[in-house]
Amino acid sequence: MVKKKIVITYGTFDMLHRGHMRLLERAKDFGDYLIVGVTDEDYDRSRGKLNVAQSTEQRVEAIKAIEFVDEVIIESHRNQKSEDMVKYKVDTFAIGDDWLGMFDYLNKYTQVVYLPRTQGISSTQLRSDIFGTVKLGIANLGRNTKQFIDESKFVSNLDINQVYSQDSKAMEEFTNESNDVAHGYNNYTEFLGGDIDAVYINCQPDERYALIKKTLEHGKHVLCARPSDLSDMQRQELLDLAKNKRLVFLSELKKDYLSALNHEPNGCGFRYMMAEFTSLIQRNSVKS
Ligand code: C2G
Repeated sequence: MVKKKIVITYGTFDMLHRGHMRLLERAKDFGDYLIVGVTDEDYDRSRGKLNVAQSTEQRVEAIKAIEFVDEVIIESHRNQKSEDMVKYKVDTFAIGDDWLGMFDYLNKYTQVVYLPRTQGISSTQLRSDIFGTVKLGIANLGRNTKQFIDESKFVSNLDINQVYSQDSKAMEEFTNESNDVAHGYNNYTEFLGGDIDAVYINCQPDERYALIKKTLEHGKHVLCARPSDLSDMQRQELLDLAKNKRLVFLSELKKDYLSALNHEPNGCGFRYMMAEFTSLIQRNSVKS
């Protein structure tokens, strides 16, 4: 009996498109039995893919529906590829040439081929066409503003193009040095009149209520990550304003995600809390 030639490939396959299909067709041509490893959400996040639009289940279903795909597996961890080569007795590992050289280490298990990527189509482009791009302005420069902008590049459909600061000198320096931010304003009304859909508000607690209110009144969405010191009345007023104007007002995210803050033991308030920024980019200055 002649052994079937097994081919394997991996990918996220978000919003399955012509580029993915061409890759899969050419991969199948290397053998008789095509196994496709679909990366799961957690693994994708861990490798910096933060913007996948479809769930693992939806992506798996789309691949399963392809007639010439013989088996679909889930890729959930970093060393899985070498394990799979042995487990499935793989003859050929095929992948797009955007990964050129990256999987040469698998040559000791199987034949590794890099196939030319299809030009002019990508999941990133499709997501951007469907969901549009959010233009975000930053109100007030802070210690982490540059880091915030650098890391936002991992988020597709987001374009940070202008900043506001009362401090004209700091703002001028920042825009001159930045390759990303084209416009700096020291007048908040002018800033809001610029080409932005939403504002990330990063200001002192005593300015927060007024800035959020003004931003919503100008029809811009508001993101405000820091725990806010708004009174219940102010918070309700701003939420109602956002609701009436059909805007997003997102605040106190940290409080929601730091579950400890929502579970204070009886009578025992917080005295001290230390929080760390998670970083997507390795920084020289940060020691691990
Ligand atoms: N692809 C292509 N042409 C495109 C877009 C994608 O040939 N225009 C190929 C990629 O090169 C890859 C496959 O389609 O081989 C799946 O692409 P993605 O969904 O973007 O997955 P990717 O992040 O490349 O994951 O560890 C490696 C991965 O699992 C591959």
